Amino acid sequence: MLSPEVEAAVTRGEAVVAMESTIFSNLGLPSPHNEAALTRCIVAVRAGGAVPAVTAVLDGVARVGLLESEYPRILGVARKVAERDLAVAVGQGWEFGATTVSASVALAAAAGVHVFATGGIGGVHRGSEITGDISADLDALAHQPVVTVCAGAKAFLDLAKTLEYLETVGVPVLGWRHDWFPAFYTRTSGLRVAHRVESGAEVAAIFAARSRASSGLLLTAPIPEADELDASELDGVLQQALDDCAAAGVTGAAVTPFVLGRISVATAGRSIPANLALAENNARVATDVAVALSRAGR
Ligand code: PSU
Ligand code: MN
Repeated sequence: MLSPEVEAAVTRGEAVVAMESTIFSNLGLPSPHNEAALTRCIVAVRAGGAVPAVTAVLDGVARVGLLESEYPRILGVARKVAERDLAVAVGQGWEFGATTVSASVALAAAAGVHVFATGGIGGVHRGSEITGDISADLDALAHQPVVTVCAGAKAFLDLAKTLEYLETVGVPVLGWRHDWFPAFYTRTSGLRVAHRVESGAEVAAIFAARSRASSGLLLTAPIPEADELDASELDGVLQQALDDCAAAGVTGAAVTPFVLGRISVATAGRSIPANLALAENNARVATDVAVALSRAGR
């Protein structure tokens, strides 16, 4: 179900930016930072001339675009909803299902929204050759006609394998005014992106030229320089957080909240302002792209 504002904007071909709800729930960021993140992203989208469309399942209804009065509901305790869980969350009438990237791009595409902003996408986990843990986000990017804007993948993943997987499933990876695949809290992973772009208009032109109408693009925007964390310090922090996670026997969907909590402690809380800054920056870049797509469609 589309909010009246999003429905009107889609009908008129105006710029709309979809956003997921997992990062704003208790699964993504601790309170009160989650509310600050939501506010900053929404303000950034509106300031750039687009309509924000947060996705979520509320009272068993899959939603694209929430009313102002509903925002507090996505800041609370959530059940994580990937694309495959959408049917379950709706069928069982979940009170609040927080949508991940895969669920959000599916809902956005169904609603006619073609630009989506997040923090970091899911990807191929370290040790995936043993666990088989590869996020459904990657296939969703390949199968939904949406430009996803992110600051890379979750920092503690296997980024080289994540890029290989995206190549295999046919998702173009574009660097926003940057030659490197960003590493979430830092601007550069040491891995190159396939292509660099300089403007929203360029992204819109590439989107229009896709060979498969049902496929998406990944646009990576590095965290702003002023907000980036120290890469050399972070490597140790990430490995320690993953080791703690394994020792605690935490698996599956619980891994991300656990590891993010450890990273926050180990960086003395500095990971959180970095996370907010990159989410806001992605919302800004996505808005540029959405405005360009809207202009190109006229
Ligand atoms: N990146 C983060 N924090 C998160 C996520 C990504 O820094 O909470 C969420 C996003 O919603 C993403 C999801 O789509 O994790 C992927 O989860 P999984 O690895 O279980 O597919
Ligand atoms: Mn997983």
